[in-house]
Amino acid sequence: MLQLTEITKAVGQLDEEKLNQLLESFVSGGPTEEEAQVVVNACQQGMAIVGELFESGEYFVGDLIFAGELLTQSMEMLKPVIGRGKSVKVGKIVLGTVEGDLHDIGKNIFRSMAEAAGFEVYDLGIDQKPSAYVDKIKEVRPDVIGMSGVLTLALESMRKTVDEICKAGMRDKVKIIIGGNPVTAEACMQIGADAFTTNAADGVKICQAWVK
Ligand code: B12
Repeated sequence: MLQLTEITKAVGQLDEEKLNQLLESFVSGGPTEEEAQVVVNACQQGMAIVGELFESGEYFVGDLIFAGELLTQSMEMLKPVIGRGKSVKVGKIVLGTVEGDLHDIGKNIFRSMAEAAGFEVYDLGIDQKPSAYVDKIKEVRPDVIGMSGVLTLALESMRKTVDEICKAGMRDKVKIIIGGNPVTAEACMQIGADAFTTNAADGVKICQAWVK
């Protein structure tokens, strides 16, 4: 049985031992990829609790760092289930966290899921300048550009990145999807992206529809 509330609570309380226990028992039960995606969502909800406790002054930056490590570790445990990738590549995605933002947990989750769905993902890493996306587009000719960011300031960096892609004359050659907690329909329109999401699994579905 999926103990989703327990998983969310363990992440929120930074209870590494309990979280490992829950995830080990989940993985050993031979779950499906869909079930693993539900567990990823439960972990993500736990991170929202961590964020709230940080905002209320109960958690400090050190706790955020630990929470980040905890989620990265959890993704490693879930990877064998999520990453049963297809060997035939369905399309190319250039992915990165935009300039000024160092958060990469959500980006990495999206990468794992996109790779599992058969995409070839070129991960630029964190704090990426607009020129890095443009250079990579010229080099690998991707179908999709994925931009990630969780800071409010990331939205401005995303807008600048789309502008640079337009200036380089490559906008009509790629689809652009933005992800991360602050993205909204309004932000998506202002940035000039084609789609937005705060859920990696939905992001993969959108990319799949684009390359069909
Ligand atoms: C962990 C964390 C950190 C870790 C990051 C570790 C890491 N390796 O990423 C560390 C400690 C480094 C950190 C640093 C900071 N952080 Co921080 N951090 C968080 C925290 C708790 C969780 C973020 C996270 O990983 N969420 C879980 C992931 C899974 O969610 P997600 O990113 O949204 O991703 C999902 C989807 O959005 C989607 N997705 C994501 N990207 C993409 C991309 C594409 C293409 C697609 C399709 C989908 C997709 O898929 C994912 C899975 O579904 C949040 C609080 C919160 N509630 O978000 C604060 C938070 C983001 N941090 C915050 C702050 C203020 C900071 C610091 C400035 C703190 C400081 N004083 O130094 C620094 C900033 C450093 C910088 N320049 O970036 C604020 C941001 C405020 C704001 N509005 O701008 C938050 C909201 C906390 C708060 N409530 O105040 N942080």
